[in-house]
Amino acid sequence: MDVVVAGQGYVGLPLAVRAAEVGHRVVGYDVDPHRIKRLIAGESYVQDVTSSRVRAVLDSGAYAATTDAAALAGFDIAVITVPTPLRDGVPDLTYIEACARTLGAHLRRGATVVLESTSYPGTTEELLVPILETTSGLRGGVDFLAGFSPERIAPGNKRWSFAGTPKLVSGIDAASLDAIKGFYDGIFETTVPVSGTRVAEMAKLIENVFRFVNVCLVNEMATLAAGLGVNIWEAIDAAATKPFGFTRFTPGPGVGGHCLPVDPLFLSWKVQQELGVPFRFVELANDVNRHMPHYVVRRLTTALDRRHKPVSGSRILLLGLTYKINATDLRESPSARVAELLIDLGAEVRGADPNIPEVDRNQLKVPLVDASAQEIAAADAVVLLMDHARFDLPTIENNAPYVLDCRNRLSGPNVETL
Ligand code: SAJ
Repeated sequence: MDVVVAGQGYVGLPLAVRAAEVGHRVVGYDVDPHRIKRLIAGESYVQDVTSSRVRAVLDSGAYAATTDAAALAGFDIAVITVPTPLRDGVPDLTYIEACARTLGAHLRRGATVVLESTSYPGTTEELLVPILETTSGLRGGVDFLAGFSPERIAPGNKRWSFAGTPKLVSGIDAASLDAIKGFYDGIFETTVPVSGTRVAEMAKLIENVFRFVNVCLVNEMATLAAGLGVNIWEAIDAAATKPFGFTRFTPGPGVGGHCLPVDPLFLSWKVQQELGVPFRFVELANDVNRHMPHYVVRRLTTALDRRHKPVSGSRILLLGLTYKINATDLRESPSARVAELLIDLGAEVRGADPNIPEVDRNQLKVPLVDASAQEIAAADAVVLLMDHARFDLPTIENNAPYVLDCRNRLSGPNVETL
């Protein structure tokens, strides 16, 4: 089929390349000319898609990358994989709206449009379909098909491959579900049909609310355990020996990324709008999450005080600035807030992270240095925020005068864990 994947980021590019590999004619559409230029040059910027795979589908003619909306004409199925960020705590659906208008202008009878971007229940049928109808003059369910199928991309996850991860599928009606299931059956090993788009939209949010609330729970427990003089890390490992009814999460400096700290707030916003009541678990988790960087700084301040070193004027080295271990993404990373708080206290803050792409280094609030023995030894304190595999842990243990280890990876007389 003629397939359009609108949005060629960490969700859209894997889908577009996979669809091309299984035999579809795929147009990878994005409004970012820099991205498209790199794709046309056969370069992947997505962690789990190799450049050789991009080059192979480009060379076979199965895949083309473009910013030109005219190239979308005549698609059989279009998949929307654009960002859904929050703007001051409010869902920003402008990317979906713009994409829907673009696709609507090229929508023809019999075609299908699928939304993959995470959003609150009702987005597909209350926002996407009406825009498609208005811009095309066609009617959803009559002239064109539509549905929702949440993305389940887990960057760097070695256990679950893209195609091996079960894929939820839904439609605005039975014909839409059939068409959408048929498309994804050719790409994923397992598809899971559900009765409607709102169920699929809610299922996705349940997945990430579950994870967000539970990580924030262990983070709050870490702050309490420290006060009680209990090693939270050992206690969690002990709890994890329970073979049923328990899922292991580990504390950290805060929950970052473009999924967990964002998706749940889509649901809490919708609940407040529609029902006029708070989604208390999400609001509490969000409050805990907002305070974790403050807690990290408080622990560091206390440790420096004990060493008669005021934070102000101290040289502090933050190790691991991206949002999770071995990730390259800085979005919503707690390191930014930790750095801000320390700078406000007058500290001289530096950061080390070998995973940050050159193109993203201008976003940093601190100078980037190597995690060398010299840098580590020259700091008054080191904070291990993300235990990237590329860090040499013995170098940190042997050279840091003091380390606040937020990941329980270090040991030694100069090490404290969160
Ligand atoms: N985190 C902890 N402790 C944990 C787990 C996570 O502090 O026990 C922190 C991470 O450091 C990071 C944040 O939470 O700052 C998010 O981590 P994540 O492992 O959830 O990674 P993400 O944001 O890439 O989440 C994605 C999600 N995938 C989708 O939304 C499709 C999530 O649902 C997946 O469970 C997760 O990948 C995964 O398992 O890899």
